[in-house]
Amino acid sequence: MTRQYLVAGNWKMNGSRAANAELLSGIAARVGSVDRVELLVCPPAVYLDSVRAALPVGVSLGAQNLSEQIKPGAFTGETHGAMLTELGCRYVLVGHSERRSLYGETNQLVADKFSTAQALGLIPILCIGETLEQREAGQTEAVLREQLAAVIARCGIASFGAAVVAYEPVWAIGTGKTATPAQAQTAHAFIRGLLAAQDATIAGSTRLLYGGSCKADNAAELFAGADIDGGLIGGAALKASDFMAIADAA
Ligand code: 3PY
Repeated sequence: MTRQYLVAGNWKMNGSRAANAELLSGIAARVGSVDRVELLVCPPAVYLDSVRAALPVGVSLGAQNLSEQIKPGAFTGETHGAMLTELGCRYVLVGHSERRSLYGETNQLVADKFSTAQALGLIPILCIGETLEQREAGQTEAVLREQLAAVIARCGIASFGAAVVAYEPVWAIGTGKTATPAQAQTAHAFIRGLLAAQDATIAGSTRLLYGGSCKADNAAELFAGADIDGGLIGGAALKASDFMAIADAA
């Protein structure tokens, strides 16, 4: 099964009109040379519209979060999924570890967001991963199983036919530490195995991304893993030359 690489930039709460324009023009200058890889940028919600207007051809747009509410209404501060599709989003991140740890998102809420995203025409990128404490306690597999199981229970295995999973070890996020290629491949193979236990065809087609201090100088060795289909890139996605070098490595 051939899976197209996906290199996604998670801009987090960074950017400004000027910085976004510079970043997008840097991506535009190089995008023509990246043909095997799907590129995606996920700016802060307030910039989605202006980023879409300047989006280089061939680059997809995604959001970093959405409300779990299926209907719009009195939910102050929330963003409805249909608003994201109206703004041109194709993807949305769900369950990023910063949402889980800083904003209290539970496995159940993440599963609800995943479900709502698909119901409203978005492709969810489900982020899962263990903390350092959990890894050191030998709980990595149990954590991944639990985080994935919540979504499978809520949405069914078939839902992964229109979803992406990002393995993001929490200890590698914003710390400068990166999983070794072997650690990353082991975790990805485990995740694919969990999907395959339910449906081998779906498991073979679901793209699994590595996230967590993925940079220009370690992307090629990470992406060489047989079950790694690209990356969810944090800080390195804020500099066009780094982001495009990562895309070149895929
Ligand atoms: C990181 O690499 O820091 C990320 O959190 C990507 O989402």
